[in-house]
Amino acid sequence: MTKTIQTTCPYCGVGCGISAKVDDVHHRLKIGGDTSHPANFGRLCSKGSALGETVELKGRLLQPKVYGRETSWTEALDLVADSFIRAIEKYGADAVAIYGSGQLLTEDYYVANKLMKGFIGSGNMDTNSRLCMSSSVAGHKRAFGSDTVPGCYEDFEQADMIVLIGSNAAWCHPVSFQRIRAAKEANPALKIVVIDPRRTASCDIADLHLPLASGSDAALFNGLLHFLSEQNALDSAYIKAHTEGFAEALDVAGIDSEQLADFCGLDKDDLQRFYDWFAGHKKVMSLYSQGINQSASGTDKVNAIINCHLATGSIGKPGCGPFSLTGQPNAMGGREVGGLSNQLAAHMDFSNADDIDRVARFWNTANIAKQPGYPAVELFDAIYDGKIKAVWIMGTNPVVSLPNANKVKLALQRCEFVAVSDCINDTDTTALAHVLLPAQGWSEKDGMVTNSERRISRQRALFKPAGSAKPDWWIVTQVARRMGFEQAFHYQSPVEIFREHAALSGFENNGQRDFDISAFADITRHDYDRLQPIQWPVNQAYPQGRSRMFEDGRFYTESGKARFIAVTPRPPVNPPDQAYPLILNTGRLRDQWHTMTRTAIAAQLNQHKPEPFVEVHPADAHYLNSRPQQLADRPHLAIIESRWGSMIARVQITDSQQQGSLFVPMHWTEQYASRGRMGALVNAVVDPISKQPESKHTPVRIKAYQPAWQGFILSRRELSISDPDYWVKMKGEQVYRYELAGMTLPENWQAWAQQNLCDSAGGTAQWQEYQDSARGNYRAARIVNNRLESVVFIAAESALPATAWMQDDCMDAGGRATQGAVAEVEQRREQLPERNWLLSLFAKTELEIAERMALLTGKPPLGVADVGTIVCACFNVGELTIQQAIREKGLKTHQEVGRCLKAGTNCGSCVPEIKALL
Ligand SMILES: Nc1nc2c(c(=O)[nH]1)N[C@H]1C(S)=C(S)[C@@H](COP(=O)(O)OP(=O)(O)OC[C@H]3O[C@@H](n4cnc5c(=O)[nH]c(N)nc54)[C@H](O)[C@@H]3O)O[C@H]1N2
Ligand SMILES: Nc1nc2c(c(=O)[nH]1)N[C@H]1C(S)=C(S)[C@@H](COP(=O)(O)OP(=O)(O)OC[C@H]3O[C@@H](n4cnc5c(=O)[nH]c(N)nc54)[C@H](O)[C@@H]3O)O[C@H]1N2
Ligand code: SF4
Ligand SMILES: [Mo]
Repeated sequence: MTKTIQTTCPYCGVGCGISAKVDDVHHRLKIGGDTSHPANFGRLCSKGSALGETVELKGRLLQPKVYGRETSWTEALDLVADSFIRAIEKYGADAVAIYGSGQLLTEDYYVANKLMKGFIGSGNMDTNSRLCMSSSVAGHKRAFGSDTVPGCYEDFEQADMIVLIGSNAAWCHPVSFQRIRAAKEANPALKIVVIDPRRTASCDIADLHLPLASGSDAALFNGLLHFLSEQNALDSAYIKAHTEGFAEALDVAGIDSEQLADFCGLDKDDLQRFYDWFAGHKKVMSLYSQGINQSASGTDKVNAIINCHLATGSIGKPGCGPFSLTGQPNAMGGREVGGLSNQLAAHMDFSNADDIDRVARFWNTANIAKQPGYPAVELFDAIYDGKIKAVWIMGTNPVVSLPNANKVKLALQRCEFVAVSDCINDTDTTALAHVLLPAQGWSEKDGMVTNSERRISRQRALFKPAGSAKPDWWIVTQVARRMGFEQAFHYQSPVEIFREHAALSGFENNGQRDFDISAFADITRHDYDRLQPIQWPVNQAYPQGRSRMFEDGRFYTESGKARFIAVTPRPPVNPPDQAYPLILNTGRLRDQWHTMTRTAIAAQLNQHKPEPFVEVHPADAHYLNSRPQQLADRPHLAIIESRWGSMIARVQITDSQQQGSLFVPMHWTEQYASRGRMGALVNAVVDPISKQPESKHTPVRIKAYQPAWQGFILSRRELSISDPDYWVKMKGEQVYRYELAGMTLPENWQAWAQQNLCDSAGGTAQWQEYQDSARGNYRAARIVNNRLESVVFIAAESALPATAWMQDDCMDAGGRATQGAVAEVEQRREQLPERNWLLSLFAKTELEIAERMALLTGKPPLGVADVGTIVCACFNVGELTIQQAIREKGLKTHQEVGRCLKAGTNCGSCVPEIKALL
């Protein structure tokens, strides 16, 4: 029995609609794009398409836990409520905190915020949106008097120029990116500019890429404002009628153009071309994301961009405007309910006494918080310092995602009481909880989310709840009732919460606040369940929603005029220095979502990038005692260190990176890698206005990691491998892959392999083995009933002990290994085979003779093709297959590759990689 349910994707802020065919009996889903949803019209990216693979129950948190022991909801909820009450009685309301997430549904978020700010009476409810959108929020509020995204996705087709600033939309907002690509294909005159220190996959459709110096965006847009004025490209009538503060902003924007190009690290002609294009096109959109927000001058960067749109009047009209691409599926919903610690509710905040009074009357509470609480970084500092005694974390993984994450870990270890609500059992944060509260996951929950273009969509439950898991709103209200707030938290279902939220948005609003969905204040359950996607505001004036804001040139400031902000560019807080000469940039990969708790369950999504890596410019290869070619031929491991922490990652040499800076993905955690948690390195400096951390700029150094051996294990069973110094775990199709390295050689590889690979019922297994004890190399395969169970490949790095590197004759005066020493080690190293062919053998129920014979070479028998690293995750097409087809069939375009192999024809995210192969 299957039924089809319309819902939304739980990943990025594009907010795609999904049509899910649900097979309850086998707990299976068939995922398709919802063709009627205006965010995607049926398209999905690789992550959305793979959702069906993520709903398995293995690894889920299914029962409440107290101090590691499974227990009843009653005991767990009592303990949370009691711990909060005790902390408040003893130390006051500000001794407790909630740290939430843009991945909670609007109803969940609303009650958590109401509990903390309305009834506990502290401002200490903050959210991971602090790490994500808070600079945009602050920038919007300064310019517009409200946190409003002016435009909508339809503008993509109407624009004649689109600028992507600090956004790798090709990987992070793939469906929007594909829409922009299609717009450009339909209208080749559409200009695309990418402003990003790295050459990213988004540059694939760009007419111009400006690889600016990290953090120099505000200067670049100040320069643009100045240029627009010089060229008489301003819309003076608009400036006069609808804005204020222009003269002051222009006054500080001027800087000599030579100097400017130099400061931004850009070619002067490229910069000039961008300025000319901006001045020469009427309908310009500026799409920006974390390269702008995650900066100690993020708010200023946002305003420097908005200034240029106000100056040209390119806002509130079709095809133009500044457009903040939101990250999380409900980052917008979180801002609506007031989830940031400086916000109160429904776009009201603590800066206004009338707002506080209004919300208090609406909530009917005498105990409302009067002041903002701690923003995320300070909040965890306060936990570390013992000022906060009890914290409740919901739907976020701060031990990975906050800067200076080792301090965050220590803070939680020290904290008297830590509760965590999550749907996954083992995360770096759940590991530190005293109480674990099992939340229903995406496929079980019901409620609302709002996407980047202010569009509210319904997320619908597909399955019955797993185990004892409960919706987040239920968990929060149960604790609230136990704390004595029964009256205010009496809800029986999410629709009741949504109605209240809608009513509050319209309460004494009178057109004063942009966020008004009062048309839903009395929504029936029937209509709530059937709600079709709609853009707020939804009120008397706009009963069908509103796609574009500020069309009338009226803003939500006191004067009704938009504000120019005079921006004085500031460099990133911590510059590189002699000890830490490189800049660490961090960000996202195409197929993983944040801390991988859900995407790493889907084998498909792990193939694109199976291991934590660091991108290094060829000219920086010398830090690794290597020549670029050596590293390209054979990727080494490197240790990256900052003043705050360190990590190990596989080196990838690429000139898409600038000299002097490194890039690492943000995704790996202690669940999937021994030393891949990048948050430990990141400096915890924040923007003074938005309090958003500067996650894209930390001074670091890098050096070669010199293990005694490296190797890998592929195994049908999940293993726990005894103590290698470096390990990375990855789930594949019917196989777990472990990349390994160690500082000491075990006495006996054979014994080591037996110990790690055998299960208790290992009696009938056959072994193939190869050992070169003189060199310390070892290979083995374990076969049961002619089916491959596991393989292990170990290569000793050299016959020299690792410490040989420390000996004088191997080092030059600068402490680096001499070329001679490098060459010697290189020569002694044994090459490990590529993993693809071996991985493919796990899909087989029986091995063929030729395969058994070839096993320990790790290479396919003669005449069998290796597919190479998977490029197209949707259709499982490998790099070598594509290369071969290009060669043999003479394919010239990615469309031809698509017709031949299907690669790149579903979500399109791999098109840049296919083009690179062409
Ligand atoms: N696949 C995938 N998609 C996602 C997510 C995910 O985890 N995985 N997460 C979602 C979330 S929550 C978010 S917030 C978005 C983030 O989406 P994006 O912001 O597009 O993603 P990032 O990779 O964090 O950073 C974007 C770019 O900023 C650049 N950058 C670094 N420093 C600077 C600078 O000083 N100036 C400029 N102009 N650029 C700079 C980086 O090189 C990087 O390419 O993605 C969403 N979508
Ligand atoms: N250095 C660096 N740091 C960064 C960034 C960066 O670019 N660089 N990006 C920042 C940004 S923009 C963001 S948004 C953050 C993201 O960082 P996090 O929010 O820490 O990452 P997630 O993995 O999304 O964590 C979500 C958690 O919620 C759980 N979960 C999923 N659904 C539910 C649910 O319905 N209920 C509950 N209770 N739990 C659920 C998941 O299992 C997971 O443990 O990282 C930030 N940190
Ligand atoms: S673009 Fe991909 S991750 Fe984002 S909402 Fe759509 S399907 Fe989900
Ligand atoms: Mo984000």
